Amino acid sequence: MKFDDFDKRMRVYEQSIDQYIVPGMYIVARLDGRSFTKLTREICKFEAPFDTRFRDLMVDTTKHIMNCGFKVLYGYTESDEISLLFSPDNSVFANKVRKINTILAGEASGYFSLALGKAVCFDCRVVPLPNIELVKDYFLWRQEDANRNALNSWCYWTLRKEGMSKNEATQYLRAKSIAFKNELLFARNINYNDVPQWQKRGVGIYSKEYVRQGYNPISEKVVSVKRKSFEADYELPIAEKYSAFIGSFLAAKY
Ligand SMILES: Nc1nc2c(ncn2[C@@H]2O[C@H](COP(=O)(O)OP(=O)(O)OP(=O)(O)O)[C@@H](O)[C@H]2O)c(=O)[nH]1
Ligand SMILES: [Mg+2]
Repeated sequence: MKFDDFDKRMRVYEQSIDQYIVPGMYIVARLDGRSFTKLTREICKFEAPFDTRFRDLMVDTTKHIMNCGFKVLYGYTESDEISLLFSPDNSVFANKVRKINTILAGEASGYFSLALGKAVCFDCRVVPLPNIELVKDYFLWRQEDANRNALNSWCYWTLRKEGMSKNEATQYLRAKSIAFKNELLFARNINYNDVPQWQKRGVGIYSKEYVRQGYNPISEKVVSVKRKSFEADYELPIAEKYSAFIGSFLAAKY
């Protein structure tokens, strides 16, 4: 059999489960660290419930994957997860699901591992969303997840530091209301309202314009040049304001 025919016959099998995001969909990709509970508690012993070193690794990893070939409008990170909102005119790899998932998971895992000095792994999933309202809801959902995680983690680690075991702390908090958890902290002089916003709301990463002074060797003059870079926002708005904020990334152009 000629190689061309052989190649054609075999490609049918590897392409048989290829999926593409259909045109007209908004694309969000979400990455999540694999077994980061073990990483943060046993392998690296990050400060609990929150460690700015861990946050900074997540923020830097987010910036890295926003810059690795796909057109990304907005990045968001909370806990060990990252969400990326693709630009609707992203056409890299024809929006093939396999390419998006494997490249983003690989880039994030490689970058985080080198920055930490230990091998870690991220998974990635693609979430196709049919309209802007659902894109807004997606990010509100992840932000609410951040808020619930933060309250729970603050309670869990407060109890652990008082001497409770893993099981005791988990059982103690099981099925407890938000009011109960706020009270638990308040009784120990921790006002959840005063917890840093990035812990409760997550961190947004988006392109910001800044002006840099540069030297133009032709005109031999110092000139102001506009540049763009991905910057982290540690004080994101919430609720309707966050919804409008997310909408603004799409409204600007689409
Ligand atoms: N100590 C510490 N832990 C953190 C911090 N941020 C996130 N984590 C932990 O990271 C883990 C993320 O949760 P999950 O993604 O649900 O757990 P996982 O172990 O990664 O499990 P899989 O994602 O299913 O592989 C939780 O245990 C969090 O407590 C931090 O700043 N400090
Ligand atoms: Mg995880």
